[in-house]
Amino acid sequence: MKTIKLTMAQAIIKYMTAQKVDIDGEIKPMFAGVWAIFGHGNVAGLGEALYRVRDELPTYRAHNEQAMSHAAIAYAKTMNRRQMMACTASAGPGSVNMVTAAAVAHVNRIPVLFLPGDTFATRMPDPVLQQIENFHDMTLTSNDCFKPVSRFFDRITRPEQLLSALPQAMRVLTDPVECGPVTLAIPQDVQTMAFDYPESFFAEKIHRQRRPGADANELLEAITLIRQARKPLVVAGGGVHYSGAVTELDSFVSSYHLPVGETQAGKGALPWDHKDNMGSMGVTGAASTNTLAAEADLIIAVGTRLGDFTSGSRALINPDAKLLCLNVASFDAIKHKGQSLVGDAKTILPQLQTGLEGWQPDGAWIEKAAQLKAEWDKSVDTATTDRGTNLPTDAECVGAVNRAVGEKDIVVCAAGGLPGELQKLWRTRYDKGYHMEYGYSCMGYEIPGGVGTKMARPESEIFVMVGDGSYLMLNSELATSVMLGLKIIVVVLDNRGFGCIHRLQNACGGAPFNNLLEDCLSTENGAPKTDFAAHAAALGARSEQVHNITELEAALERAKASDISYVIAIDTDAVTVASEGGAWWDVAIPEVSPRKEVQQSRKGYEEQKVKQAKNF
Ligand SMILES: Cc1ncc(C[n+]2csc(CCOP(=O)(O)OP(=O)(O)O)c2C)c(N)n1
Ligand SMILES: [Mg+2]
Repeated sequence: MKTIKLTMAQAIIKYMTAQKVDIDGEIKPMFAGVWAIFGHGNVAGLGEALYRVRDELPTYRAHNEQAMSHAAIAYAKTMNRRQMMACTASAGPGSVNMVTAAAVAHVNRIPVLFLPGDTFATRMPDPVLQQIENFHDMTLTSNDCFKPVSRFFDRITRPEQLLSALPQAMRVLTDPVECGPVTLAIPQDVQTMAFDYPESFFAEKIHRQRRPGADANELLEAITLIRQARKPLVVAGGGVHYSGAVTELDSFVSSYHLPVGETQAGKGALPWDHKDNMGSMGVTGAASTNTLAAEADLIIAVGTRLGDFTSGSRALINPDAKLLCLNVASFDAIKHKGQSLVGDAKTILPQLQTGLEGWQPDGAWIEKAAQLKAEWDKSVDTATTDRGTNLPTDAECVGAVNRAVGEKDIVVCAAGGLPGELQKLWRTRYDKGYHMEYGYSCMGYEIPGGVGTKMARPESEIFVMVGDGSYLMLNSELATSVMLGLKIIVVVLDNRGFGCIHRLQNACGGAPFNNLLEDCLSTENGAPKTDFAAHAAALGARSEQVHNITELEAALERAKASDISYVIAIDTDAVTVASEGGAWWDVAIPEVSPRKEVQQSRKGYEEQKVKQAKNF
């Protein structure tokens, strides 16, 4: 057997470069690059290995470990999970900074390879700098925090362990069901230890997307169930994108005039003006889709986790409706007493289409859907039209940005009030045109998410829409975007605080407290007004402050013409949101409180809980 002597770190990197993916017949590297912030836990070992392959597998330097991992997530999400990136950080704080991002990847089922440096396996110099020193369990290090937020975890304490660990890691990263973050904790001493690895271990491996077909009985039962339906509604989730099934979905729903509601992750599955696209569904959904959901006799859920924002905390959907769940993961397919149809959407949707020949939903249902869609389109026009004030709403800003985007451009967002307005109001033209991280809704995803999206789609203009809160939480990768020439356009909506949580607090009967800056502890001078344009300029971006929608529209044109990242700040209304559409969201209200508003809110809450209980 031919062997090759490599350190553990060199072997990981060599193995990574041997992994390829087949995308529509084209063979591409599985790993597009490695995000790295070095420290003593990874600079000598992994750093040396990365340097050697820097032309083939580029290493990107970031400013914050959480943020760079967001970029990796956004990259893999835009690539429909087929191509991905790795993230490495030093032992201790650098690595723990990636744990939040691992959770983002875990919730959203996005593949990222995390390579956190770890403390010495030999323990010879213990305690090393940044070692947490657990008193009761010597095997624990801070990297154990990755365990609940990794789909696969291993700590490589001997170099030869890679022979079993790496194939398993690749299996999870490429498996449509298990897909998610993989963590290989790499102790700094073991990174540098050499082993005679078999050369065959590093043979090129081409990963093809596994497309599990349906079980014959489940398929038959699904067809029978649909045939009995008269008022069906299809819900399109992120799985439609990851399966690459947008064409098959279009063909299926078009054949039978099936109205479709989109989730946050599913948005873009159909173009907004597709006649069967009723708009978004759920808490921040369109009135059209939500009305249909409340009356439907069958929900056909395709590739969705059925999160509370989609189901209206389970109070939105007609309690008498049947639920059919087409999902590659049985974990999701049995949710909410659904009838499961486990398998790949791209494979199974055409089978459903063929199996249903001759069937049609009620004509009145199809007509109703068409009418609701026409009404909803008008509501969107109204909400997004410039009212000409100097304190526009988020919805008006969404309208302005939406009008500025080209056919293949992408809007990126994650947390705050904007995801709701975007889900309701954004008109998506192409399937990857809407990039929302709303599984974890992690503040601070937006800017690095924009950077990762740009890496995946260099030909697209990336429009990041972000609140002042999220911007201030994690903006440092704006500097990275300038450094790497990854141009993004960032529109900062400054409503001087956590607007959406302020509104939620108010809806829960709470006093204005600790959300908008004016309601927070401060000196008598109040909170400073952040000059976002000056801040962005300090990071190397071009920037400007605008004062109304007309100015925003003109600035967006300048931003598009810019060759480097461009930040536009605009002051916005913290209170007004689009009143159209929407549904109840279960946020627990105190059972007892001396505050009248809380008592009142609790009453309304209990009524909704009764509705919710009918769906169990
Ligand atoms: C990391 C993280 N911390 C806290 C939250 C809870 N949270 C959700 S939105 C929000 C406020 C966001 O403020 P901003 O970005 O200004 O958007 P706005 O609500 O004003 O539209 C907070 C605190 C979160 N989603 N993520
Ligand atoms: Mg805000």
